[in-house]
Amino acid sequence: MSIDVTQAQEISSRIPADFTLGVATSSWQIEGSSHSRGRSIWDDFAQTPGKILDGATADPACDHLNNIPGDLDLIQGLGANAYRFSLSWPRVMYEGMGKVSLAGLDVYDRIVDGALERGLAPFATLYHWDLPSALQDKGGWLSPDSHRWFADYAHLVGEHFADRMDTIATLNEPWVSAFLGYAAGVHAPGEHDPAASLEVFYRLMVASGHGIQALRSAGVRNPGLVLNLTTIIAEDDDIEPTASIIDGLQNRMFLDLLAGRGIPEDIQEATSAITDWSFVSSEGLAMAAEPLSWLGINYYTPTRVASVAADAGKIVGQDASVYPGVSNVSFVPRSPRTAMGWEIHAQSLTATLVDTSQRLPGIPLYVTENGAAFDDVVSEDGIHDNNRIDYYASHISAALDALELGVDLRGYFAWSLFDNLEWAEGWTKRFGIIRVEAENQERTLKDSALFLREMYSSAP
Ligand code: IFM
Repeated sequence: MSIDVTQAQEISSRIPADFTLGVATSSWQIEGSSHSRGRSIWDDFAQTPGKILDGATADPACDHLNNIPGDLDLIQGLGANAYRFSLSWPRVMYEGMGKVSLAGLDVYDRIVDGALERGLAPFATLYHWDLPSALQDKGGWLSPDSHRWFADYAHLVGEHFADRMDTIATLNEPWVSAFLGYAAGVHAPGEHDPAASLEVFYRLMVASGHGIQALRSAGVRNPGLVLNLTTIIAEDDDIEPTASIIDGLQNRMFLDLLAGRGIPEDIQEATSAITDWSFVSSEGLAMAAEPLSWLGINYYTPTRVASVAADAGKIVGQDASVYPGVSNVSFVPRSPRTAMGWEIHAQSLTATLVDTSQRLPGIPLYVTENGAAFDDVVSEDGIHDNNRIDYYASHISAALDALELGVDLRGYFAWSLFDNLEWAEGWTKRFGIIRVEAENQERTLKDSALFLREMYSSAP
């Protein structure tokens, strides 16, 4: 074992006693077994030639459905006290509405009960991007009925699990669904329609509010939402006004809706040539402001922008096309960077947590995803992913800095338990602390897993 035990224990000594320490996954990325559920927009997208870099599809992924007990044993073995996973909506209801699949619910019974038996608090997410294709055929998130479909699904899941599971998030990263899915078109459903992306953003946030209400009415005590928030860094004075709009589109407009402040005026102005926002209603705004019991933040990298063009190579997800109304901007991540092209800058995690706690005061926060993809080298005596260990050590320390600055931070989840299907990047980008061979499903703990195990197990 080539990990620095002292470093892991030093970080651990800063972790408060009741802190949640977990690992995270999502349904489409790990489950496999697509034959035993309905189709989702990601199945359709993955089967469209050219959309997924290496042509990977939903099967076998990590074949998790055939390995649930063993995979939960691995999580328990890491010393975690929580497991964040998502439910596949088309596994629970093939068509997204109407008939419920008892076999589908049974899958999540096994995950939830198995987690509880192993002392792992289940943190479920209802929607991590795999919308039932049948609902996409009815208009998907652009449909004015979408919040009703989602609320019915949320209520069903809430009623089924409320006796065993307190914590359920409505959506994972609605920013990605709206802007990578509908503006840049690099995620399902692959649209290039900036006006639609802004409407989808709004309808997702309204649906989340309905979902929160539905979960509460079903008896779920701790309903929340997960956003991908980050710090926008302006590299020069000229780009500052644009950086502020990017901050609005990435962070502020989500937090403003949640805080009841509506759609920010500067964002309405910046996008006025794209949409007139006539789809917004006072009822919708009220619903989007439905109070959360907690907010999850998925943080990976800052967004560093400049007015002067620079050739930064491929940076996954950072491109002007994901910010409707924004042009003449360069994305200029500094080194060191991960395999995604994402700058490693742990201080921005502290800043993101502090800013969020000020923009949406009074809501407990979790880091629900944080981690890094690197090109791992498999050697005879293990996978010595020191770059990933450094990433975790610096970022968990940065999260604890925020806690010590007074942020109400309740927990941290590493992304990800496994190397898995990294969406449009397929298997080419590996985020796991456990390596998975897509060909034979062999699981191997990387050194980063050993480091987290040391840190998690020594926590009070
Ligand atoms: O793999 C994704 C995850 O599904 C959502 N958050 C970002 C991760 C890395 O891109």
